[in-house]
Formats: sequence, structure tokens, C-alpha cells
Amino acid sequence: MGVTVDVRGRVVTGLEDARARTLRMLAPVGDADLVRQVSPLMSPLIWDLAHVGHYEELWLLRNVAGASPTDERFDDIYDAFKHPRRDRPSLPILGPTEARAFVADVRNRVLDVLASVDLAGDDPLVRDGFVYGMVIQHEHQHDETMLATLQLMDDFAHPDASDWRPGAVDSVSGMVGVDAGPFLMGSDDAWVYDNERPRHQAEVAPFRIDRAPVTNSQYRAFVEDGGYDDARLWGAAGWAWRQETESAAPQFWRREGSGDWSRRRYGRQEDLPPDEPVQHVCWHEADAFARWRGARLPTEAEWEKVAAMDGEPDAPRHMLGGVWEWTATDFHRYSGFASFPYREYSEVFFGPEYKVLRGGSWATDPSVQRATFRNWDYPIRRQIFAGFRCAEEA
Ligand code: AVJ
Ligand code: FE
Repeated sequence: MGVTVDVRGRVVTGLEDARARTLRMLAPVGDADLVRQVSPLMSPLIWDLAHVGHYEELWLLRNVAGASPTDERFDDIYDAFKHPRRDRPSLPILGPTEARAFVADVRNRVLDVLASVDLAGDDPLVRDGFVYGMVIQHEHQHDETMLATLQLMDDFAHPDASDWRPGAVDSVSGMVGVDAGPFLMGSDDAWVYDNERPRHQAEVAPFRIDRAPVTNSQYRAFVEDGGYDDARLWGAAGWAWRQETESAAPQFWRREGSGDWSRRRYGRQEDLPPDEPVQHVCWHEADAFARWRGARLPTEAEWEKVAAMDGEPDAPRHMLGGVWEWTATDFHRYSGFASFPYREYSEVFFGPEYKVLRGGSWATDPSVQRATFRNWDYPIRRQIFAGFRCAEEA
């Protein structure tokens, strides 16, 4: 009984915190900016908001309680698989007022259902609050996506953005050696995603890894050394990407003549902070830097083994909550993986097109930050809050 009460309280707090964050973030954004398409890579912000409400209705009202849908057309409009992001502005999506009313109405009904749902029963969907945890994490992941959209708006200075950046990594430098040996990878905790399961023994050979993510000043040295124009540093796909990309520097960087670098961050131009982890680099940019340094990207197993060292005196730092870190590894299933509760969260993405990112960024809520969490994206994507650290053979 006591356990169930705790889970219910954790669910209510988690739902409320996620919604407060979402609404606070969108409050200063005008209606025209909510409905417009900022980039073909992103949805209109208001699509994300109603999609969050639709996902919550689907899982916490329709699947948990057998409720009927608010509007059957939403299953098409707000299904991320039916329409690519670039097509979403032409859909008959809800406007700002309607979308806010929709998500609020869903939430009220969700809290009613939650009051009497059996969180200690046998149904794996609701046991220990799993599906509630899924919906909370989903909203936070879309909040992060919306932060990427806001950063792509060159003419909108969000009033809350002063801390929307990774923390500096000053006084941490160099590499640390990690011994070979088995460790436990993945998790069977109640709220983790299917792609993190099952917890299993993994092996890595001895290796060395950076104590901190690569910083802007370190990355700048690569830029100024002509790294972007040296084909030997780029893989074939990376060099093809490089030919199509005009800027020979991370996205949002700018240089006046041969002087200092600045960057645009949430609509404001500012000096490039040297000790912050570099972010908005794609996998190819990370990979090229690593070669330039005579190193490589860590595998996701190496990364997770290091994250599990947390608390040891020699443990690398800034593993969680600074920038997402690109790894060398393609997004694949762990042995024993079982899709749950739906194939479109993870399973349909397994394969060589996606690279795994680890760690979580400053934009990632703590409920989505853990040593076992696996993010993934195309190796050409730069709008996400991604950086990296390097590794090498021991
Ligand atoms: C895990 C960040 C790749 O945004 O596509 C959101 C998370 N899944 N809605 C994504 C997600 C369904 C997903 N990523
Ligand atoms: Fe989604």
C-alpha cells in the first residue's frame, strides 16, 4: 500500500512538473511563432504541444481506462509517423487556444483516472506507474525538441534563456584509463524504456577516455587548423555532408574577419564561451575532430561503463546533463530486447542509420537523465544539444 501511494505521488508530481515546464516555455511565444514552421527539420511548436496531449490521451485515458478519443482525426494529425515534420504546417492542427484547452482537458481526466488505477496489479502497462513514467518522459523529450526549435528562431529572444546552455567544464582536462572487464549494462528499473532492457553483462577492452566533453576552445583549434577542409579527417559520408554544408564551423558560430568567434543563442549574439562543451555539432563533425586529435569516439558500452564509475575519485565528469554525447555506436537492440509497449518508440529505429547519443543535455529533464538512457539521431543532425568526448585505445 505504502509503495502504491509513493508511486502515485511521484506520478502526480512528474506530470505537473512537466506541464509547468512546457507552459512556462511557451508562454512568451506569440501565436504567429507557435504556428509557423521555423525549420523543415522541426514541427510547429503548437504541433508538439497538442501531440503531447494526444499521446497522453492515447496512453493514460484510452489504453488505461478505455476512454474514447476527443477527436478521431487526431490519430492521424498527431501521429509522428504519418506525416514528416516538414509537412505538419499544412495539417489541420489545433491553434494555440484550442491546443491549450485540449491538453488541459486531457490532464484533468487523467488525474481523475489516476486516483483509482491499480498501480500494484499485474498489468505491466500500469504496474509501478510505468506508462505514467513513459508519458512524463515523453513530454520532457518534446520540451527539449521545442527548445531546439526556439534556438533555430534567429529573430526571437526568449526571456528565460540566460541559463539555457551547458555548464562550463573548467579545471577538468586530460584522459583517464579504464580497465577491461565486465560490467552491467542497461537497466530493469520500472520506468526505463524498452531499449535500455534487459540489464546484461557487457565487456570492454581497456581504453582511455576524456575526463570532460570537448570544449568550444578545443573545437575552435580544430576549426582554425583547417579541419573542415581536410578530407582525410572525414569518413566518406562525413565528407559528402561537408560538401553540402556551407559553414565550416559548428552551427550558430560566427567569426568577424579573422578575429574572435561569437555565437547566436536564443536570438542573441554573444562571445563564444571557451570553457563550455561544444554543442550543435553533428556526428560527422565529432568524428572528424576525434581523428584530428588522433583519437576516436567512445562506444556506447565504454560510455556507460564510465558513467557507472560515478563517485570514484578518478571518474570522468560531466557525464549527465551538459550536452548529449555522440558515440561511435549504431542504434541496435540489446540481446533479449522486447518491444514494449509499442514498436514505434524504439524498435522501428534500430539499424545502421542512427547513432547513439548518451548523457542528456542541459535541456534534458532529470527524469530523462540516467546512465542507461539511449538517445539516437541521424549522423548529420546538429540542431540537437549534442557534443562529444574522445576515447582512445589504452
Ligand atoms: C528519443 C529523442 C529520438 O524525439 O524522436 C518523442 C523521443 N519519441 N516522441 C524523438 C520521442 C516519441 C525521440 N528521441
Ligand atoms: Fe512524441
